[in-house]
Amino acid sequence: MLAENAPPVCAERIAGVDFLIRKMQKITSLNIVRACCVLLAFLFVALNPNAVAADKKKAVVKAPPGMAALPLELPKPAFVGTPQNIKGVKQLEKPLGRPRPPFFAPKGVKNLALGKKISGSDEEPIVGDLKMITDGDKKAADGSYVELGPFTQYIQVDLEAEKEIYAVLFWHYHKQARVYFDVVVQVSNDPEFAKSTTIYNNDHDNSAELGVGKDNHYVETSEGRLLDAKGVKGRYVRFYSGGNNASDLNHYIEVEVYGK
Ligand SMILES: [Ca+2]
Ligand SMILES: [Ca+2]
Repeated sequence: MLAENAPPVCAERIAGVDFLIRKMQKITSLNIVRACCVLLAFLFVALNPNAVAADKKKAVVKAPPGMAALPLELPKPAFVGTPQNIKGVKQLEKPLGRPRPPFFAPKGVKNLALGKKISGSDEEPIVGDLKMITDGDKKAADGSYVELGPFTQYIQVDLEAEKEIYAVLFWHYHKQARVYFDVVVQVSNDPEFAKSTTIYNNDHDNSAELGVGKDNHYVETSEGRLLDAKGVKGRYVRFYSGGNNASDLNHYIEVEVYGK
C-alpha cells in the first residue's frame, strides 16, 4: 500500500522543496539588490563634491581679516528643549534651535570684566555677593547666582580705564527658562551715567525711565545674552533689569565685557 503511494508523495515533496529554495533565492537576491542600492545612494551623497563643499562651509565660518572669534567658555546647560512655561510675554525672541554662531571681534579682544569691581543699586543682595558677578563661575546651580531686590535694579562694572568694547555677554539665571524684563545695558565714562550709550533696551513701555526700548525679550539659557557693542568706548558698563516672569526679583550669575 505504502509502496504504491510513495512516488507521488515524494515527487510532490521534492517539487515543494524546490519551490521553497527558488523562493528563498529570489528573496536573497532582492535583498542584495536593495543593499547595493542603499550603498550606492550613500556613496553618491558622501562623495558628491557639492555635498562635501557645503558640509565644509557649514563647519568652518572664516573670520574676516584682523578678526577672531571670541574665546567664549560656556557653562553646561541646565535644561534642554523649548520652554513651555512662558506665556503672555510680548516680542519674545524664538530660540535659535542650534548653537549660537561665533562672534568675531578684532584680534586681542578679551574679557576685561573678569575680577573687576561691581557696584549697584542693591549692594547687599538677598542671596550671594556682588563680587560673584565677575568671578568666572557661570554655573546654573544655587550658590552661583546673586539675587538682588525687586523691581528695577542695576549693577555696574568698572573696567578701571576707558576701553573699546566689542561685545557684552551676561547670564541672569539659567537653571530654568526665564525671561527678565526691562533689560537695559549702557556704557559710559561717567560712574553716575549722566551721559551714556545704550547698547540694549527691551523696556518697551519705558517703565524703567531710561527711554523706550525696541530690543526683544529673550529666554535665558546657558549661552547667555551676547550683545554687539560695536567698539563703543567707555570705562563703566551698567546692566538694568526689572524682575522676571517667575518673580519680581533680579539675578546675576556672571557678566563679561569683551574689549581692549
Ligand atoms: Ca559668577
Ligand atoms: Ca517695562
